[in-house]
Amino acid sequence: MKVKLVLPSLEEAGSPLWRPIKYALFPPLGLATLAAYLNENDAIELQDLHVEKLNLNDDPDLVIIQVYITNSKRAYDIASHYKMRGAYILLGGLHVSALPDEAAKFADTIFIGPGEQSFPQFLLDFKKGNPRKRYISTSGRTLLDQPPPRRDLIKRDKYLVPNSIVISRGCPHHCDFCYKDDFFKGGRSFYTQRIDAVLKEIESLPGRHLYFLDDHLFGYPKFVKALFKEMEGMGRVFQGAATVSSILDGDLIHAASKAGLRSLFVGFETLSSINLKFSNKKQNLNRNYDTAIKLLHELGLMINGSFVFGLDDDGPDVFKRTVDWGVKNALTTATYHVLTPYPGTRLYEQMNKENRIIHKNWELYDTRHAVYQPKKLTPKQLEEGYKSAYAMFYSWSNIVRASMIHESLHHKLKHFFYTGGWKKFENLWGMIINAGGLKYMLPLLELLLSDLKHNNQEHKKEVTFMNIHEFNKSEMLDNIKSV
Ligand code: B12
Ligand code: SF4
Repeated sequence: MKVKLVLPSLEEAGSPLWRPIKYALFPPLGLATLAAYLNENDAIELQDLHVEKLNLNDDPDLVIIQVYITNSKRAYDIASHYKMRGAYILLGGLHVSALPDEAAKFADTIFIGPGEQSFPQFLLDFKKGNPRKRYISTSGRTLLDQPPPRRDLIKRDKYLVPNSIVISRGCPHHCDFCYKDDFFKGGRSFYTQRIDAVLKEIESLPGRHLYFLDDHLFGYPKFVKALFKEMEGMGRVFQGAATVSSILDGDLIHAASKAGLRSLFVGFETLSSINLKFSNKKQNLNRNYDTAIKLLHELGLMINGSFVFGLDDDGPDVFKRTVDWGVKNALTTATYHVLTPYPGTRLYEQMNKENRIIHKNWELYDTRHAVYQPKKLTPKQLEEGYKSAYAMFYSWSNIVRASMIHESLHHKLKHFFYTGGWKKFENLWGMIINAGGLKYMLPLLELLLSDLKHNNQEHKKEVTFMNIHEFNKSEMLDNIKSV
């Protein structure tokens, strides 16, 4: 069977002239995960339109498209194209799960929720000539004994961070603006892989650098602590995301740092406790952000702070206040978002009820546009304030100011080069991408992330999978019961 997997991009990411580096960071792991369930004799092609042009002149038997809200229009166009050419069309992903009836118009079969449970079932039914129109992932979902993603289908040279890895699904928390509760409804909304499988996957990845894309890497402390213990001495440097509370509670962050963690994406989201309550972000309430930051800096870790603008308590002063706080606290990078009510979320329901949704042009639901009426700002103020926050945070003066706050010269320099290199040379990144030079940049990133204090390369050890095998089984049962 000829199978084609497609990840459509945002319009701007498809421009042949200029591709922002952020779209050439991570390969399409979700699709590579699905490809692992296909037959090894299938002729499979995986195309990621963030980094390549779609070949439309082929005739696959089966077309699998991953649909996000922002790429949904292009996803539906591609689906229609291949339908005309006689292919069987599958649509799945976050947007299909949120609005299945919209997606169903363009597909032979749609998938609601994660694919590890429903996609293999579809393949069996398809083989028997009896596929269903709709598959819904339910209570039996698991990652245990999942085949490793088909990384051989990924064009590694096209990405700055080819070694992205996901070892869990979902998150134990329930923020109102997050896609998570809707996507995972009907079953567990947080579960992990086996530790031995994770270690095997890590071992299979060349180079030193890893980027864990899990929503909350520290979400199941016992599991991840055991993993970090095993990773000590593997010579890896890695990045990931976690909550403020998971940094402050226990000594997980120390274990992560010893294992090779070098920078952490932290969801601060807002400096207002009213906003935290409004968005059900309980895990951040009454937690001391400054203490968490101090701890990360003491460990020599870089911090990427994530912030949302436009929550109900945000007035016109929120942008500068948030930027100043980030600079004062020497955040290495900041990711700002315009609050976006994604269909399916509790936030969307509430805004809809209050008649605050301005339009349903999904392409603009990209966390850069105000698609709803904020309470203490106009939509224009929100969009302009969001842009000004980026401009302020990434001004040379603020980059220098934040870098100088660190105590060691090593950390000062690392901060300066990482932040400057990331945001001040967008055009240069564009040229590197177009010249096919991204593969030469990874060693530079690894060098920046390496840390003399923690250099664990010399101690590289052989990992024994057997000794943790039993741990996995009992821990996984705990996990299933507790989440
Ligand atoms: C890496 C990443 C990116 C990368 C690469 C995209 C990719 N798919 O790999 C890049 C940088 C390109 C990116 C861009 C954007 N992203 Co992004 N991204 C992520 C991130 C961190 C990880 C994705 C991932 O690898 N997940 C792990 C894999 C295993 O899961 P998966 O991809 O969801 O695939 C599974 C299922 O969805 C399902 N599935 C998916 N497709 C299909 C199809 C079929 C047929 C079937 C059966 C199943 C199926 O099966 C897979 C296995 O379970 C997620 C956060 C998250 N946890 O998902 C945000 C996330 C998806 N991104 C988000 C956003 C907002 C964006 C941008 C709009 C940002 C921007 N302003 O530019 C763009 C939009 C891109 C687009 N194409 O439209 C939001 C989406 C919110 C929403 N409700 O849609 C998320 C959820 C972050 C967040 N917490 O808010 N992103
Ligand atoms: S902590 Fe992050 S991933 Fe978890 S529910 Fe909240 S926003 Fe979503």
